[in-house]
Amino acid sequence: MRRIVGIVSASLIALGAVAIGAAPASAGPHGPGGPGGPGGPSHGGNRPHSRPHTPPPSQLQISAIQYDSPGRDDRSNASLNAEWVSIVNNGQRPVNLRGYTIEDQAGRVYTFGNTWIDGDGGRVRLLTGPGRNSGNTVHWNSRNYVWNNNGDVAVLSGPRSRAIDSCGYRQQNGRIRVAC
Ligand SMILES: [Ca+2]
Repeated sequence: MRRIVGIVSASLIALGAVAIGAAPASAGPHGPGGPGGPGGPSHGGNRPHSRPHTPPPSQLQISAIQYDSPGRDDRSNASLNAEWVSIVNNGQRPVNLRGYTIEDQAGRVYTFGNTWIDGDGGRVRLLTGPGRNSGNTVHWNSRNYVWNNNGDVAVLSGPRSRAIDSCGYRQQNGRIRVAC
């Protein structure tokens, strides 16, 4: 009897060892790879989780700068207003530019008021000189030129000072405007 009991208990211990040994092995795949199902569990599981952390690219961009007013720089209203920067909205929805800013390399800042820019390629043009805003045209109301003829950088920022886009240029003979 003792021997039999000994054999039985020995085999129980052996079974236990197998069960203990098997437990972590079978639990393992249910950890990271479990929900992924058959085939490429870890990659399939990670991809959807990483999407919300990627910020969507802005649909607003600086599209062009006419930095050198045609003719002499005489600081007339007409000459000042022949200097401008244009913004395009490549998104589908209209955007209110209130609080958005345009800044040059010297730190001059224009802050947009209640100005809507249409979606699907809608544009707003910011003229340097004085005047009344109308339609897609707004005025910086500056009495001096903003965009240097020999090179400058325009930066478009959102309402929380987050830079969205920039456009830099250098002087080039015979050119008065740059596409960004
Ligand atoms: Ca200029």
